[in-house]
Amino acid sequence: MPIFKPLLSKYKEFLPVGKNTPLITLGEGATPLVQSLNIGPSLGCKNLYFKLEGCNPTGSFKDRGMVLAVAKALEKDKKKIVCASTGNTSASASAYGARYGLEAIIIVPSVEIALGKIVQAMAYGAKIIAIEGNFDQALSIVRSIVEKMDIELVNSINPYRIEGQKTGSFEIIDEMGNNPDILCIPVGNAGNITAYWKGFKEYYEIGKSESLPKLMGFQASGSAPIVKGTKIENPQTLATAIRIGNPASWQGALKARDESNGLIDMVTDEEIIQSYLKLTREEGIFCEPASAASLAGLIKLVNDGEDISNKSVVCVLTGNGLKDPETVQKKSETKIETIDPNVEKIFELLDD
Ligand code: AN7
Repeated sequence: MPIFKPLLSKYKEFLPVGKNTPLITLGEGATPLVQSLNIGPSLGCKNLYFKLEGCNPTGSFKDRGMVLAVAKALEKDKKKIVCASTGNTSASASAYGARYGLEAIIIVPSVEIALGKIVQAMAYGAKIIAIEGNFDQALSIVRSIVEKMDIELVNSINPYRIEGQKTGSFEIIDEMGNNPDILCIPVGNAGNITAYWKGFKEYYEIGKSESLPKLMGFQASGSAPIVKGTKIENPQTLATAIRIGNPASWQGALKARDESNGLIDMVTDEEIIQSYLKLTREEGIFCEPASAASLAGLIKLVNDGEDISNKSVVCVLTGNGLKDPETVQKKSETKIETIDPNVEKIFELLDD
């Protein structure tokens, strides 16, 4: 008996999985929902939880959707997959591609891609093409490639990606026994907020939850097309995962916001970094900067007067902090002292 039930088997009845769909797995899903020990109480909220999506096999939530997109590519007998990426989608596509014998072609911005993500794609042996441009330009190139080549597109404009990612909502409800009141989530290309909303609605319709959560999506202020209501030609943020100026699932995000009576707002890079450091220092949780936009957004809501004292809140922490070692080196206040291997000197240092 396997201990781990693969995501595609576990949620088969809710997914477009047929008798010819291979139930592949790399161990995705079943990520921890960890209760906040310190930040929640400091915000006056007893029921704040973090969904640690960085515990997925390639270190981000992308694996939930990638497993299904790749299963469907295999079902269709495709030999190649392609994606544009700010890093995590490409790491995930490269891993599943390597495991299941598909050539993975990834198109990424040549700068501002976190080191851990690009080395993942290198390790898994993907074909990596870096463009002197941003994610939006990479995605438009990928759309042209798939028109001319027999290759499966595995960005979230592939509906199977959204289908797979909606399992995040299922897991939260399965574990909590009901829906949370509020879900906070970072927004980049807007696939994930679209997927979460779909998942919550599907579970609600079959009576798995009493109601529906409010979805609170957060963009980085230098990359906030949805908040500003206009495409951003040259998006900027140190949360490079969400440096996206023209989200493919823009409409899905608006629908999630409006149907859930939620909101999509923006947080500054400074707010993102403060939350990112807070999660490590106060909770022992190391997520990547983009992920901390969910907590930064929640803190902003509370500062603006939202009363969450009797609410259950989940912040989705979408990716692992190890993805982006350079940001920690720049932003952590911890300094490393190098000394002679001498015990007396060590005692002197510890006395400070
Ligand atoms: C850690 O990998 O777009 O709103 O190409 O890596 O569904 O795009 C990554 C996005 C949040 C935003 N957190 O999710 C890519 C890519 C992390 C991410 C998002 C991303 P979407």
